[in-house]
Amino acid sequence: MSLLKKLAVTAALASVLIAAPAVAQTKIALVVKSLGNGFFDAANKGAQEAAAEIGDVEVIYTGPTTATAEGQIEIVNALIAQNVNAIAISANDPDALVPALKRAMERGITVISWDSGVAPEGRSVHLNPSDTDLIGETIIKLAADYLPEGGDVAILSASSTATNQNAWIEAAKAVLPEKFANINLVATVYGDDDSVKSTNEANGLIDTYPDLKAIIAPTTVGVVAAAQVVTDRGLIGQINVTGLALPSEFKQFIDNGSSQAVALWNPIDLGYSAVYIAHQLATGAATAEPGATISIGKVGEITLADDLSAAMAAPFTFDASNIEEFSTIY
Ligand code: RAM
Repeated sequence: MSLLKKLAVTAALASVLIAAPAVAQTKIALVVKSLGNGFFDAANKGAQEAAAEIGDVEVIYTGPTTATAEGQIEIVNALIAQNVNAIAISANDPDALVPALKRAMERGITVISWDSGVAPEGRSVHLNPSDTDLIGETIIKLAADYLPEGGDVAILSASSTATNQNAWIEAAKAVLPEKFANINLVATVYGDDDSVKSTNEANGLIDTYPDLKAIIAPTTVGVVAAAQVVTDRGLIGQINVTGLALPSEFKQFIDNGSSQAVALWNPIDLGYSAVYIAHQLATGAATAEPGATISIGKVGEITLADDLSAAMAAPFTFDASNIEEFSTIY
């Protein structure tokens, strides 16, 4: 090739390189309590929808295999090394993750929590699925509605450090004496959002409290395990299982009568909204400050409270009249 030709080719190549648009992709890590949980798979569906809608966004769906803070810390450290733009986390502990998340923020990574929060010093915004007091009251009411005479109930929770379940249980306990005086909460146990541990804990409750009338599981993993135990032990009609459940996983237990009703919000919308918020904060389109309004696409908008948290809509109740319809969605 002549020198002139060579120069021409080099110039042409250079112009192609210059003309190629810069790919300003925003990498958002959706860190969940643990993988293999249908609730988080549904949230990821919404997260991916938001990414496709916004464009130039990659959502990295990740989480430990068991619901522990240690597992999430390792993941956060790896995401810092990967230089993601944002981390949106549902935390297994409000405090244990703070140092790792602070490090991420110091490196310029936007950090929000959603579903299960981290303490304010470890994140900018926190997105609650619904009002915490309302969820607390709802889970007790779901049991009380079917216990006109009152009686013994027990709570089967997720992990003992889960921010969201602990806040809901605290809120539930606060309304018990005044609004549900004949409901006697005998125990709270922890199944760690693990099917086997939740099954063991449900069996333990039934063995320890022979007069148990309801098991309240404010976790989609625990509620399935408890209903399966009640079914397997022939206790349908004697113990009502209730709490927070994914209609797609739980319909069979409304159908067989081991549960009268459960509640939940839309997990797809929750994941979708978390990505919208993380994206806007990471790109500077929104600022995390009290009173700020942040758009969450087709879901609407949220306004940040003084602690930079926001809450989405009220939970829905699912029973025999409507669970079929919702079970095809999430
Ligand atoms: C489980 C998780 C999640 C919670 C739902 C209701 O899937 O613990 O954090 O929000 O239940």
